[in-house]
Amino acid sequence: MYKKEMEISSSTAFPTIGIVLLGGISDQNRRIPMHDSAGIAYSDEKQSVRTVTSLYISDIREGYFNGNKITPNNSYRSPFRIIEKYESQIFEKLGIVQKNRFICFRSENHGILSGSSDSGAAALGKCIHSILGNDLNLEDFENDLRSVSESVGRSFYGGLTVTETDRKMAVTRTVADWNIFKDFTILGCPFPEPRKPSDTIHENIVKSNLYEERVKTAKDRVRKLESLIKDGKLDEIFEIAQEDTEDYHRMIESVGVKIINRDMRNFIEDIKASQKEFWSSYIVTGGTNVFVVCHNRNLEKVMDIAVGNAMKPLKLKISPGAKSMDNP
Ligand code: ADP
Ligand code: 3S4
Repeated sequence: MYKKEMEISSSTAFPTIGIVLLGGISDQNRRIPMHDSAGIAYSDEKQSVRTVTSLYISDIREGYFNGNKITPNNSYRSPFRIIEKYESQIFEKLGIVQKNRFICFRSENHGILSGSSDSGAAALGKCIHSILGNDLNLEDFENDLRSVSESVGRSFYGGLTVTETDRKMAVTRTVADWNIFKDFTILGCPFPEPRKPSDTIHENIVKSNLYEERVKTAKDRVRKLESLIKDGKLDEIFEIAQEDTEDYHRMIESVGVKIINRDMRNFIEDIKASQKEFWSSYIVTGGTNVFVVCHNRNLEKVMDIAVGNAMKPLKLKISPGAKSMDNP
């Protein structure tokens, strides 16, 4: 039976941070990564930092994003494109006559520092997956969701994931479950300056003469991560992440994209000085945030450095993949 504005699925997904950072995509529509990368899904302890998305049926095509109505259009990164592709299949699966009815969406981001496009794409994907299940080829589906976010797989699958690409298609798999990282906390430190869109990075990084070298380094680092997991060397994963952050930002700065501002740099220098006393690692992705990974036992020490730099940090944990609220 069809009821007006009937909700058909609801999902939650967590934002992500790169471990081997991604820079460079095939084009703005398909957003296929130009090189291998790795990342983690994150949230706070209560998993309240997240995207929540629901799909419902209505007699007009509409969508709401953080409470604001968005118009259906075919512009790039539009959730409507994905919904339209799977709409008939969904109606058929639900046994509802499609005529003059549309699948609409409502999506809310909660407390996300960066990586919202990943959780946005993954939550939408999980809504569709919870209805279509095994009718979907997950590799093809990930590549459809990629039109909203190039690193959607990180959020869809959760934990520590790697994404491998042949520049025609990219496939993500979890290489370490989220709960093996329980001894680590990530202190997310946001800085007030607004972020640049990730496309600014993607468009410019490929102009570097050293880009093809970067492609090789990223692939080697992704391979290394997998062997570190096998050997249980979890600290070293985040040491690679810091090394990768440093290479990445050096490279994007060389092509005119500066993310790490003076205040962020001062804070990073304080963190690096403290690394002589106790273990930590830092990561900066495309947003104006510094993520400091530490052992739980040293959290207060990192917190003191952050508060000393006038930060209002958020305690974060590595998180699982996207979850359906209908059939968890
Ligand atoms: P971020 O690091 O937050 O992913 P980006 O610049 O890569 O930053 O992506 C921002 C874009 O992600 C937004 O302009 C929007 O197109 C998309 N996005 C963010 N949240 C959602 C959501 N909940 N559902 C769908 N798309 C989203
Ligand atoms: C620039 O798709 P962000 C980057 O690997 C894009 O996390 C990822 O980060 C780098 O814009 C990365 O999502 O913060």
